[in-house]
This record gives sequence, C-alpha cells and structure tokens, in this order.
Amino acid sequence: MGQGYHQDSYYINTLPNTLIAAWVALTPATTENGCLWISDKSHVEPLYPHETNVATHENKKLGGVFSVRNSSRLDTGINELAQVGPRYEEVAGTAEPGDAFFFGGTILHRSHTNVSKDSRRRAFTSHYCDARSYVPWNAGEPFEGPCANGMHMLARGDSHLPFATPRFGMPVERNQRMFGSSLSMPMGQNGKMETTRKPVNEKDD
Ligand SMILES: O=C(O)CCC(=O)C(=O)O
Repeated sequence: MGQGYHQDSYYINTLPNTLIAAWVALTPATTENGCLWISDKSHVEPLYPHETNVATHENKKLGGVFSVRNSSRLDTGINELAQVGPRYEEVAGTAEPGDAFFFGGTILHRSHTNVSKDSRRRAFTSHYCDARSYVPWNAGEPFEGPCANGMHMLARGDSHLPFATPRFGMPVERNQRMFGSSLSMPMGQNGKMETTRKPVNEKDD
C-alpha cells in the first residue's frame, strides 16, 4: 500500500530528539514492489509538528516551520510534508533480505504502492532512542502519567529516570574499563526490570 512522506519523530516524540529507525528488509525491496524512498540529507530539517502536538522543541514560531496535516498520506496534494520533500533528492532504498537502513527521526521518507504483480515487500522496523530522552509515546494510545519511558524496552544502557524504569529489557554490560563496574538488568520477580550494580571482579552465574 505504501506510506507517504513523513518524519518518524512526528509520531514518536523523544525529548531531546534522539530517535533513530532501524528498517530491516525481510524480502527483496525494489522500486516496483514499494521500497523505501529517502530524501537525501533531509535530516537537517526540523520536525514539522502536528498542529495539536505541543511536546516538541520545534514550534511555529521558528521561521519556516509549520504544522503538518496528513503526514503519511500517499496523496501529495493533501500531505503537507510534500511542500518540503521536493527540496531534496530522493534515493531509492532498494534492498536485499537482511539489509538494514538506519535513519534519524527527522529525515523525510516514504514508500509507494506495490505495483508488482506477485512480489511481497516485507520489512521489520524498530525505533531506538537515548534512554535519557523523555518519551511520551505510548504506541499511539493516550498515556496518563509523567512519561511513557517505562512502557518501552531498555535495549542497552541505563536510565536516569527512576520512575521510568522499563518493565523488561536485555542484560546490559557496561564497559568495565570505563566505569569500573558491570551493570546487569535481569527481570525482577514482579516482571519489572531491576538494576543491580556488581563489583568489577564479581562474575555472573
Ligand atoms: O516500510 C514502509 O513502507 C514504510 C516504513 C516507514 O516509513 C517507517 O517505518 O517509518
């Protein structure tokens, strides 16, 4: 089906904005079957906010920044990011299974409708940000609370937000030479991730 011009940080706010996407091809992606199109060098663009979204650093007081309607819509007649997209050369992200694209949250990108006869185009996308960014994003659902950081997975590192400790995550090993201790984050009994610091020489079981 495709997805029109958009910036991922429009949907997933992280403050400061440290969002990065990892888009992994599961099948071949071609210009025919709807590969990603990336607006080259558009990472320099500010985030064009949704008109009701105040949780961004950018706002309409900054010159050239306007709120965007119909982001992600294929129709460039109504997708207002189409006013920005053509300033940049678009690069076709053709890919083989296993190829990955990493791109920041303000880069403009889109995909077109699959017009091939019988070729499916599948991809797996995940998004990462610095654990120290404030994340109000709750998978598109309203979230009541100070922040939704705790709803997401801590893939690596540490958080300075004690009220936002992720409920699950991956074991984390810090560089012992740099920090002099190792940090592990196993699952706690209550399903919450627990942080325990261990002395340098103490080995995991
Ligand atoms: O794979 C696609 O068609 C679009 C995916 C995309 O733009 C995204 O995940 O932000």
